[in-house]
Amino acid sequence: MKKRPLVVVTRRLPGVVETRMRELFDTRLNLDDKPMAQGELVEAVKSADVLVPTVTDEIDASVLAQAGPNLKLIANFGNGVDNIDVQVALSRGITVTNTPGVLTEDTADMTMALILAVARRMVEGARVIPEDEWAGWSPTWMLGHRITGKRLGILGMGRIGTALARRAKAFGLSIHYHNRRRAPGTVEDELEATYWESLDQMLARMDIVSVNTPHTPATYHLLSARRLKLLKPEAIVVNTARGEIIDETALARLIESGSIAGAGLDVFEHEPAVNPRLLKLARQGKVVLLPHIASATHEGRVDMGEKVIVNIKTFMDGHRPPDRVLPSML
Ligand code: 8YV
Repeated sequence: MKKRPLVVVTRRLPGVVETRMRELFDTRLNLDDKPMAQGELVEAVKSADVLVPTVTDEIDASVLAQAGPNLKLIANFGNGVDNIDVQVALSRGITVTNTPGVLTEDTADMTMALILAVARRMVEGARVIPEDEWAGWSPTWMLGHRITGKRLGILGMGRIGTALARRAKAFGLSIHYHNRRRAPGTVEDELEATYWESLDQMLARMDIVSVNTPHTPATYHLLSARRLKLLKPEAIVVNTARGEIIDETALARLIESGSIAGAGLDVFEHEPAVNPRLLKLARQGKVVLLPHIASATHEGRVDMGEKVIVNIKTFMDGHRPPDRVLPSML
C-alpha cells in the first residue's frame, strides 16, 4: 500500500482524531456530518484505499460490488460490524477491522443504568419536578422494584456481558448467562455465574434479561415472540447491543398486554426510526428509550478513533492490523 493512502471517513470524528488522520493519511472528511447516501458510499469505495465507516453506513454487497481496485481496508469506527457485508468484503480481498475493547466499560455502565432506570422508574420520576407535578411524598407513590437479590440473565458473555456482570454482582444481582461457548471456570468463579446451555430455560427464570451479543445472522430475532413469551410477567429486558436481536413488535405487544413488565432499549431495529408502539409505551413510562448512546463518551470516541488509526497504520506498514474481523467472529 502507498505511504499516504486515501482514507475516506464517512462521519465527523473527534477533532484530535481527524487532525491525526490528516497528518498521517491523505484524508477525506465528511465535514457536514450528514450520513452518506448509498450513491455517495459507492463513490467513496470507488476511489478510496481505506474506508472508515460507522454504524450509520450500510456497506452491503451492492456497494462492495462497485469498489475500486484500490480499496483494501475497511476500518470500521465501531465494534459491531453488522453494517458491513464482511463475507463479501473478505471474498474481494478487503480486510475489515473494528474497535473492540475501548467501549466495553461505557456500554456496561449504560446497561446498568438502564436496568436501574426501568426497575426504579427513574425517567418517570425525573419528569415530575420539571413538569411541576410533585404534590409531595407519599408512602405508596412511584414505587419501583428492588434489584438486589434478583436474577440477571446475560445473553452474550463477551467483553461487555462480562463487564456488566461485574457491575451487576456489586449491586447484589445473581448472574446467569447464555453464550455460544461456556466462559472459563475462572470467570464463572469470579462472577459466581450460572451457565445456561438452554436459552429458553434461562429466560423463563430471569427477573432481568440483558442483550449483549453481536448482531449476526444467527442472533437476528434471537429474542423472538416465542422466546419473549417465556419471560415472567415481572421481567424486564434491556438491550444495548443491536435492535435486530429482539423482535421489537413482539416485545412491545407483550409489554402492552402485561406479559413483560418493561424494557430499557438503547438500540432499535430500524434506527433512527423507532417503533410507534415503543414510543407510546415510553410515554406511559413502561419503557426507557435512549438514542444509541451507550458508548457515547468523549473518552471512548477518541479511543475508538485511535484504534482506527492504529489499524490503518499497521495495515499500511504491511502487518496484520490488531483488530481484524475474522470469519469465525461472524
Ligand atoms: C457506536 C456501537 O456508537 O460500536 C458499536 O458497535 O454500537 C456503538 O457503540 C457505533 O457503532 C459507532 O459506529
